[in-house]
Amino acid sequence: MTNNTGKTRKAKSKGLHRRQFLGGMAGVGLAAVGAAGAAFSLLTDAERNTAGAATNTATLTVPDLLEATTTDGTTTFTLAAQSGTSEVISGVTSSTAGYNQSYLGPTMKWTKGDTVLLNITNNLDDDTSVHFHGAHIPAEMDGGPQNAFAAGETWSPTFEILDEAKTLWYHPHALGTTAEQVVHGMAGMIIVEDGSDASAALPSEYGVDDIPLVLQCLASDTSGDIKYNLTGYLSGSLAYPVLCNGTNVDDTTLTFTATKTRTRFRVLNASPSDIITVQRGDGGTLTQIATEQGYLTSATEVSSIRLVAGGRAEFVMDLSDAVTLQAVVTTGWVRGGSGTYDFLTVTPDASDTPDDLPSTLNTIERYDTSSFTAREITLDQDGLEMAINGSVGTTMDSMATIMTTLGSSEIWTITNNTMLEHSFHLHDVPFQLIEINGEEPTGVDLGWFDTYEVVGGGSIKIAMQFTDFADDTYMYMLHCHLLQHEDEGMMAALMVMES
Ligand SMILES: [Cu+2]
Repeated sequence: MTNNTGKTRKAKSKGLHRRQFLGGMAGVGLAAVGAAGAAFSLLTDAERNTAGAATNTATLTVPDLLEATTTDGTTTFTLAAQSGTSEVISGVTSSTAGYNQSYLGPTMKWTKGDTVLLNITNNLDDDTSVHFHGAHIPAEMDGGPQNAFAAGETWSPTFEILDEAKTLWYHPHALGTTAEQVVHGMAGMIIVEDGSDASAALPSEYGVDDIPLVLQCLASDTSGDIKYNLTGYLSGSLAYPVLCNGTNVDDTTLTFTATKTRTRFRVLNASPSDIITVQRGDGGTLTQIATEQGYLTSATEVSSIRLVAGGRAEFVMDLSDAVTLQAVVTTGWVRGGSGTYDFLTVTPDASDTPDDLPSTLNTIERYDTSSFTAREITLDQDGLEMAINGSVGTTMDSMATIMTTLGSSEIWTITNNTMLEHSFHLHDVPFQLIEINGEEPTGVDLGWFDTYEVVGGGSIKIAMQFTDFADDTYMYMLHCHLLQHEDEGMMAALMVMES
């Protein structure tokens, strides 16, 4: 490992502060006490182990685009969940898993209006499911716990793509095994394309000027055993590898040569818990064009993009000089490292002059929530158990079930009754933020979301409309996307019934 730069040290001491704050606040419940204790021991390890200024370079790996076949108007994709090995820590072999490969999965492209069919075979030794995170599809096809399928079986969901252009992802979502399977590598990106003017004006050549960046901060022991639960996170001698598209960037800066002046990046935080903030190393701005559920009304200059676990965003950069992108990792809870990682240097080799970005990318009509049905959602903790509305959602029978009707419009107040960070994720429909800790949203928070941060002791108000899909058997999920919290019970069901 390399020496830390002054800059990185500064970032680390910020991490220390946050951990101390969280630890100090987390005096309720065994898990919280454990978290506080672990945070300090982890920090010591982090100081010893985490990378500082990168010394090596390697070419950015772009995930393969999954080939599809189209017959009779249906586009068919084939995926296999499988185990393998990969180097999560450089030079150390880890047991991993992925789709069609040993680690992570290929990128799928869906087009609005198309009908897709996915034939997904489970070649693991355990049940799995595949959830299409952020997609507006029938509950029966959503890939939640009720869609889990056994080793050796094939699951074949089919649905029409109703979503507009956006960046989604797919990952397992079976009860109790989500964290274990995702941290071992089961995650892939989904790009939804549409025929909008904005899509036509933005870079869209995959791997050329439209680049996926799957970021992960994991926890592993030095033998490469990737941790995913409390027992693992409390074990000693952990390292906190940070990866971009499956490559460890602890002491490596990836390189990408941009053959167009303007490049579009789609960033996914596929970490089990940590928050990752993306920024330019030179202090310049990023031109954000989309939140996780589609385009912003217009391109917005931002100094950084903060992604909670499960979150995505899109931005473009018009470059005449090389720029290094940094990932600032801040822990959401017990696991994960902290620090600043120079993960990607983009070097332009282009002479084209792109058109100005469209002045309008999207029309977002803000909900008038005055007649919306109000609902209270609480994120709770009792010792080692996590809960929503007081119910520990580790089984379909034990979890709280929220019943609503097709066509209803609702405003939810989500109150975090714990002192831990949570990442609230709602399946089925996108939501608008109405309040964040009592404040009205501004800037990019006026976009569409499916996953949003709820800080310890904080609250958010979100509004949504349940359109298109009703089912009296299959349910959508709402849960914390800190995957250990989900597995520990911070999950509830949402049943959308015919009105
Ligand atoms: Cu949580």
